[in-house]
Amino acid sequence: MKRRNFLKKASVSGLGLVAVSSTLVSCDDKKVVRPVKTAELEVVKPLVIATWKTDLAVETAAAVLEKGGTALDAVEQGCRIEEANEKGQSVGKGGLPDRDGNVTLDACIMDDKGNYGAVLGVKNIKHVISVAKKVMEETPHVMLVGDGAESFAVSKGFKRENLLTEAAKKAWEKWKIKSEYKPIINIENHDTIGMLAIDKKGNISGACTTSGLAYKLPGRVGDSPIIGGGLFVDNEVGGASATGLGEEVLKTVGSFLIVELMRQGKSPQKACEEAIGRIVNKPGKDFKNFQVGYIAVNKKGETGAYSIHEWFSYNVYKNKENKNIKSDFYNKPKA
Ligand code: SD4
Repeated sequence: MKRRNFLKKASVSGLGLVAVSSTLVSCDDKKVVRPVKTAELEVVKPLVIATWKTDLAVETAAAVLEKGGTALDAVEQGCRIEEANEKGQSVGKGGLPDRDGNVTLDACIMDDKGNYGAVLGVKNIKHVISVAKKVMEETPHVMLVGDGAESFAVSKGFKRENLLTEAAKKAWEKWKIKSEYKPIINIENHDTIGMLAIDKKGNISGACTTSGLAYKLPGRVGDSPIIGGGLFVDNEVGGASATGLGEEVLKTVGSFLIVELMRQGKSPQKACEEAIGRIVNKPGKDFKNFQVGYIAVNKKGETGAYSIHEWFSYNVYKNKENKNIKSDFYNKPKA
């Protein structure tokens, strides 16, 4: 096909082109970073992928992208939908509290230039993803925690509000009767949202927001707001995000691992599978009672997902369609 015809076809079908360069290491072991080839990749864009059944959040992000907005704005706007959704019990308002009854939120965001911003253990502010974006864009820091993060948010015009809904309070009061602390394997198909997007220019950004584990110890922070844990984006390679038991994700630096595996040539699917493997294959690891799920996208717009147990799903928007897809998983009955 002639280049001009291909270009025409590509723009009609929603494919785009991007130049990629590779690096070379010379024989005398001096690293010479220089482009050795320039290939044209077919890129599926715009594209959004997010953890769990997050139709409206993904639709919202996709609308930003279809209007020509950036991947960064898309993931922020998408995540805000779940933060405002009081029915979701692990994100934003309506999130389940720690064991003292306080709802504390964690969030982070990464843009296509490798910038990162995060807030950890924030009370009384619903849209922590937007606070994380402000940390990234308007401070010399990358992380703010607790009261400092809350005061920063208020100074930027965010309103304080009570995040503990009646439903979450009732659930906590019921939990207090036995006060048994156990991570829960989510089968309700809704939880922490991690979202990755590719905009029309082919740039990738990601975001992750959560209320963390229900009934956690006060002060506990999981993977979601930690760079390389709950989220990692490298605009030359792709992005990854996590949901589930954050302690296990952090111990294997899961999202960073997935992006690095993709850099080495693994598909997003194979990279997610290997990252789950790093958790479940630890000697003596009893993974029966906890869940971890990963999503990933590469620079071409290929996607992947994998979890330890069944019931993890994710939404993908591409070629103007938004679908919820059941993830493949590790813990299948042996035949
Ligand atoms: C955490 N990873 O705080 C989060 C919780 C979560 O699905 O994703 N739940 O560990």
